[in-house]
Amino acid sequence: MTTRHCFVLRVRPNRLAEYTERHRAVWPEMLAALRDAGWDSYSLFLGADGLLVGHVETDDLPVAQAAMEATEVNARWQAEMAPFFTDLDGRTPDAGLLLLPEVFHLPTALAAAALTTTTNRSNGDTVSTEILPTRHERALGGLRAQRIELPSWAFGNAGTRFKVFTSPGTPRDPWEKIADAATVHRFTGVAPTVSVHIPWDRVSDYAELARHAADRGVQIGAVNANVFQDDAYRLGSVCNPDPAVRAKALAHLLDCVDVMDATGSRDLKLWFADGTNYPGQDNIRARQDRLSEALAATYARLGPDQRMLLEYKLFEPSFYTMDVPDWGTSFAHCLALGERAQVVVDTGHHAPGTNIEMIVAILLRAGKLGGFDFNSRFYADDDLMVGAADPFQLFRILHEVVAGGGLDDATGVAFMLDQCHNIEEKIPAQIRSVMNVQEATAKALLVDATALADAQRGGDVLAANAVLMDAYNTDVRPMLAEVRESQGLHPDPMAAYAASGYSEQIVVNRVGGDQAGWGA
Ligand code: LRH
Ligand code: MN
Repeated sequence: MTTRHCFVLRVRPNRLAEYTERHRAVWPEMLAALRDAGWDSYSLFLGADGLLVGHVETDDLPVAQAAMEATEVNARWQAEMAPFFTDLDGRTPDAGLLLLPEVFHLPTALAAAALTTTTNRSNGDTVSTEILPTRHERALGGLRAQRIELPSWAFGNAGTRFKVFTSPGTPRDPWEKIADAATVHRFTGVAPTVSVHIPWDRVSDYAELARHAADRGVQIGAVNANVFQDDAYRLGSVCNPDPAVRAKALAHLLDCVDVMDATGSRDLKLWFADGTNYPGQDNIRARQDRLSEALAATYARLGPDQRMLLEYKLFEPSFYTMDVPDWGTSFAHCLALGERAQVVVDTGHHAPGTNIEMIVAILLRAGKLGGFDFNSRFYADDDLMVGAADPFQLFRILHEVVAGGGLDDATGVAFMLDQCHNIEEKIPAQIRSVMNVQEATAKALLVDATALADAQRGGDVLAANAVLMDAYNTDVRPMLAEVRESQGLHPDPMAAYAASGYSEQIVVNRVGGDQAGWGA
């Protein structure tokens, strides 16, 4: 027999809006868990003073509560929600809530008074579903909140070992690279940060570089260390058998944290070219010991709000072993370091055929997905425009991101591009890349999570696959045009950029000097 229950909690006054916002898009798997645990017609009401009143109807509350406590998603959700509340004294919200006794229930009182319970009002009192945000509205919200970080090096000359092509108008220094990145943000509205690479973006005053960026409406994002281009690093950097070389490499990593302090960056991004080319060349285990020693020393230098993002790569430039070859090795080092060490998934760094979205789901589940280096490839680390080579794979990855709560700011996933535009014009290529991520995200946000969960629970393989394909086959370009117009932007950023004259302007202005590149 259904019973009604009411409880109270208190939300911190300075977090009311955020609390409300979070409840506009509760994780679909959390919604499904509540439904499956029998939390029927569950509502929350929030007062301006932070008083939160919960009302739920269920057959047996202790059973319904125990069913939720048994789910992994509930543990994650409660951990996310706990900071919103006062007076929990270390308990989780669902342990700290205060149940109130019911003192009045109309149908019960009507029955007791032998009065009819059926209404005779003309319009009836059914709750119309119109008030629930539609999937379209939720997707619009997710797309407006999306943030994609651009790589400064994508605006410079890049290439392959065979040829690095130059092109007129290419930036000559970090200042011009940031100006170009700001231009991409101006037309897309969702790329407000630029990751830098040291020494490619070395300047004498990093605070001034950050001000230069801010004046153009963007911020300096992740700081990438570079211990792969100095002659000293022939046999590796932090894993090198020579302690003097290791010390040199560590000094650079610590210098990069100084840069973060100056630019206000949260993330230190580490990718190591370290590895060996021949069996026996070095002791695989000893190199892991050297790596963890350098990572620990760097982690200890980080400020409380700073993170370390450890990127892995299967091969190149080392071909027998890479010291951080896969997600598992990065994950193991990050676990050993602490919660501010997270894994970066560069979509070009896996063996062909690797199910990258499964790695994403596993890392999100473990709370260790720090970010992405988005690009695409046909064979190796081609660093082509994200979504260009395999848009369906990008959709599958974003589907796992959305399903795992990875779009929520609180999850802290950094969506970064890491690309090289060897032959195509760089700024429009970055704009197109941002649009490709937006399109894949929009399709992922349109997945009917309830229908999918139902089909999966029912073992209906074809129906479950069809739910995903319906979303993937949805043309989301009109919806993205709607998002851009609602942000005061031109619906087609590529057309807007082409019409802006910026491309011609930089060719005229940037004459002389050395064009920026990887300096390899
Ligand atoms: C290595 C990598 C790494 C960067 C570099 C630009 O292949 O993906 O993220 O430092 O490219
Ligand atoms: Mn990368």
